[in-house]
Amino acid sequence: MAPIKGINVHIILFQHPHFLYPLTIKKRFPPHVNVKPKRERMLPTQRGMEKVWFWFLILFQALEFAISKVTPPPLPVLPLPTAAQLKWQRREVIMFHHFGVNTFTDSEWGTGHENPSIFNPTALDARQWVDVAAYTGVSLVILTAKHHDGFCLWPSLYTNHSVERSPWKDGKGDVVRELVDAAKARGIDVGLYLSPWDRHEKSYGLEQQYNEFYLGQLQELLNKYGTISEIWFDGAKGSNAPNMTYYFGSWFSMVKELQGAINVFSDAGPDVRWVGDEMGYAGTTCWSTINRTSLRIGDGSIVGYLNKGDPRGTDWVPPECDVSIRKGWFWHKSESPKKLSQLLEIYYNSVGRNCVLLINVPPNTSGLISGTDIQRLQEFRNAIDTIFTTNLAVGSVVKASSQRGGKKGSFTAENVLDDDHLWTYWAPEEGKDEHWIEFSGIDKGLIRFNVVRIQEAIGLGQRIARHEIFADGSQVANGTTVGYKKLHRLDKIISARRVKIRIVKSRGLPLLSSVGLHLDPFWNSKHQNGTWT
Ligand code: FUL
Repeated sequence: MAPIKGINVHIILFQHPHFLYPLTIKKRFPPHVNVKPKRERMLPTQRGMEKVWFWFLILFQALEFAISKVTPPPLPVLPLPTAAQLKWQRREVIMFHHFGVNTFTDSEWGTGHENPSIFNPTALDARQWVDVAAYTGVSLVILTAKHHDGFCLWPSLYTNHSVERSPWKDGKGDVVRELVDAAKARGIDVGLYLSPWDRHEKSYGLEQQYNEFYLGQLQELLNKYGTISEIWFDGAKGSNAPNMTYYFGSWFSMVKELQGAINVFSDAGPDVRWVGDEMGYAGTTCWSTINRTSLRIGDGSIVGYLNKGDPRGTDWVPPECDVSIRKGWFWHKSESPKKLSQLLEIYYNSVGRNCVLLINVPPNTSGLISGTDIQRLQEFRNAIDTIFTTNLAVGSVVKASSQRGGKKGSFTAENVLDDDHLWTYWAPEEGKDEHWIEFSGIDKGLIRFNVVRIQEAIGLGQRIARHEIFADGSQVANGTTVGYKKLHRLDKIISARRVKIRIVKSRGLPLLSSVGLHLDPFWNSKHQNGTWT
């Protein structure tokens, strides 16, 4: 404050939202003015009170300062996931079970004319299925309650074409019930596949009758079996099948009415979208966002759009990558499981590209999952644990281009090394031109790795559109989207003192929830077309 002519006034104010209290007033008056400051005329008791006020306010200010220094989180970038979508995303790998009359006829698409008497698993035990899921680290299993052949694995009131007409358990069995009970006992969630295309049902092709029939079956499944976490509406349909309009609007509304926390899967969501292929591969660019108005269920021309998503998408509909452990979806004696290297390739191209992997493991004619498949799944789980349990970046010194709220804020660069991969994150300061985060080895030691894992705080929207990775100043990888999880598998093992991730382009501030440097001993790029992802 500039001094006022002839008078120098210093006022120290202790502020509180409700009052201002002048603590000390020092005034230098011109010599001819004979004024005694009022405070010198105070009574001793008044002075005592003033001291109490003084210390009270000091304490109050200190407390207020301590509380008010917390910087709030940045604004979200819309659209955002729902709680059910976030839960689904964090599952990472889920399991499909294709089982039905095709298992016994050695086919993939049944005709609808199968005799229910062929459905006779000799040793069906759904507890074995969920044990396999649990050992594979899977928390959600999805069963084909009805495939295109129309045969129902539960005793549906609306058709005779079901387990009720089969010799299995003298027609008193219910595969959906057995799976639901076994899964519940193991703490595993259940999803159901109910094929819209039904080759058995006579009303198929008659719009109102079939939609009523289908809605009846939906209500049976979603009312009778407790919580169902995902429902699969398959868009597939034979080219000679009768023309028919499905009342998706009514179906989806009914599903949401009966199961509040369910995720609805179809080519077009509304909660989870098909990835556009059956290899388990998402696009190298993969947005969880898309425009639902551009999607039509069963339309082959949108597979490219489904595979990539859309940075300008107004809807959060992340993709699910469905693929079978074997060539076919149903069990066939002649088929064997994919190699471990293929399963890992699928994992990197699905989970590692911001998707959930839905791996199909078909029970065989005895009603059990085959030993060869179980062994391969164990190898798969062990490999994932071996690669990802150790984060080689932990313990390194982490620096960032800037930090929201400064060093003492809750958005520090170190957040990317904790165990929370969603709600603790590094956020840069607003208005900065560059954004990067850098890890230096402990005591400047070398970090040896061939996998880089990057995760965004997707609870606040998907943002990153382009990024680069450097090891000791040389670029070793680059990519576009990150999303919930991006995995870069490098051509060779890198030994570096410093690893830097630069966010080159992003919708709003980039927010990183986790970064990992890992060593994949199963990866040999020479046997594959090892390229930057
Ligand atoms: C496809 C179906 O035609 C296959 O039989 C399988 O169920 C797969 C998951 O979806 O569209």
